[in-house]
Amino acid sequence: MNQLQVINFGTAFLLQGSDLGARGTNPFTGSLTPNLPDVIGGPAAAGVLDDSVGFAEKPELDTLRASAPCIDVGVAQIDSVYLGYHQVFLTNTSGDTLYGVTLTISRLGTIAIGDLPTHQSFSTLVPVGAGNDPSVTIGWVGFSQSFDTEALGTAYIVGLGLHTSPVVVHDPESAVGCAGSSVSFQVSAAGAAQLHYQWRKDGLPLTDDGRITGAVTAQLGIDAVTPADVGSYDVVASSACGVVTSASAQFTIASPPEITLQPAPLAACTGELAHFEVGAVGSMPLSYQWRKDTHPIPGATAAILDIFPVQIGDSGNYDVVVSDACVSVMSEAVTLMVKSPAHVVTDPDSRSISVGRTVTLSVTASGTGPLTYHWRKGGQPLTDGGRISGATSPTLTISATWMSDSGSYDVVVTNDCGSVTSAPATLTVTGCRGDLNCDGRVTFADIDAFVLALSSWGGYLQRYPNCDIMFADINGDGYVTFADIDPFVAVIGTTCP
Ligand SMILES: [Ca+2]
Ligand SMILES: [Ca+2]
Repeated sequence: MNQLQVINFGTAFLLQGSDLGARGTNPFTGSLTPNLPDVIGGPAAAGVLDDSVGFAEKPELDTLRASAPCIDVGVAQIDSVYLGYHQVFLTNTSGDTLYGVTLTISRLGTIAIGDLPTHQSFSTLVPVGAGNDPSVTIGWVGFSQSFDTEALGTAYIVGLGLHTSPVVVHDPESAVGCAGSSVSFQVSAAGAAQLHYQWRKDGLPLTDDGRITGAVTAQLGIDAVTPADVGSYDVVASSACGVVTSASAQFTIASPPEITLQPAPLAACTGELAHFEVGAVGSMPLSYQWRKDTHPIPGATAAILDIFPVQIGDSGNYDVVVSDACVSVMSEAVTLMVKSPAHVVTDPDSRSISVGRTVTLSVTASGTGPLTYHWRKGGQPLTDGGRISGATSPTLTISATWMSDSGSYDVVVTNDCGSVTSAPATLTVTGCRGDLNCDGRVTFADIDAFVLALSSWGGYLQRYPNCDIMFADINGDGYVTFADIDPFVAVIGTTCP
């Protein structure tokens, strides 16, 4: 079906070819501008469509409107460069080449245009002359038609008749659906005439049935989708002016979320950061909800869960629910064990005892076990052996104390979260006069030591390095002399305080 559009710039006539397939609708200016000839000094400014400028349209335009819904026409003020001319403009809007096209204009004679391929244009200018405006005859092989170019007043007016088939404004969008759910596709199309729609799946027309609705509307709906619905969907929009097919939209069934990285169990000390992480993939956007002991944690809706600073009460079993729009899957549940650091509850007490006695120093401590202890004297770690036991226990025992056991004792308590040192305790070992062998009592066993102290200062110190030779100064005059013998005898059989 040949379609030919003739536009007379200057007198606003517009005619069709063998059928009224010439298309006319907005936008006029955008379609017009590329067609303006440059033979008169360059492209004209785009015409402004305005029926209110006071010019009458030719009756043929109304006739065209009435008979051909695909044609729209109007008038526009012509750019001043066209003053003094009519312009005759032909566009082959058909899909076929027009052969042997001729254009006969009363003032110019016949122009042999030749073959006019589809969508190609030809234009020429006709000077405005005195008397009648030129008449135009258009023809091609098998067709001939004459047109009158009667002027419309004294101004020069552009008549337009431009259009194409319906156009798709918004293509349907690809979708991912849940098995068993519904999906819909929408198209937005525009055209000069009533539009009709036909949705297709994989190129085959769809018809409404129990699940499919809107197969011949702008919106297609499919209920209870199954894998059989997976495919390529498009829609054909048609009108009296033409046909257009939308781009294809793909429909796929969502694959359920898959957890690729399970959260790992954690142990942390109070105040530290507890960090959980889950990895998941899916064909739809995923959402997350962490839970503690099966209770959702408010706000914990990311792929990671950070708890800081972690507290004892945060201990528990954690998991995360990973969901898409269709289903949810649950991660493994893992434990968070929060440990409390070692803490000294009761410091060891300072003690003062008589030499030779057994003394114990004790500490009580809390914290997540296992707790380890290490007693120190003067900052130096003690080890079990000889008179010392419990050096790595809550209770340190020193038996048969020496004077030299006096000093500052503390204990370092350690667990997985670190170490803490108790307050120091002072051990004071006191002896008494007459107890020259420092066993805490004054007995006959002290006689030899007393004699040694009297007779040999150096010998005593060598024999009793952990005792005190001044215990032989019984009478308290600051010297160890024979004058101390009688007082020594007098205290034999006593016990140090
Ligand atoms: Ca003694
Ligand atoms: Ca003395």
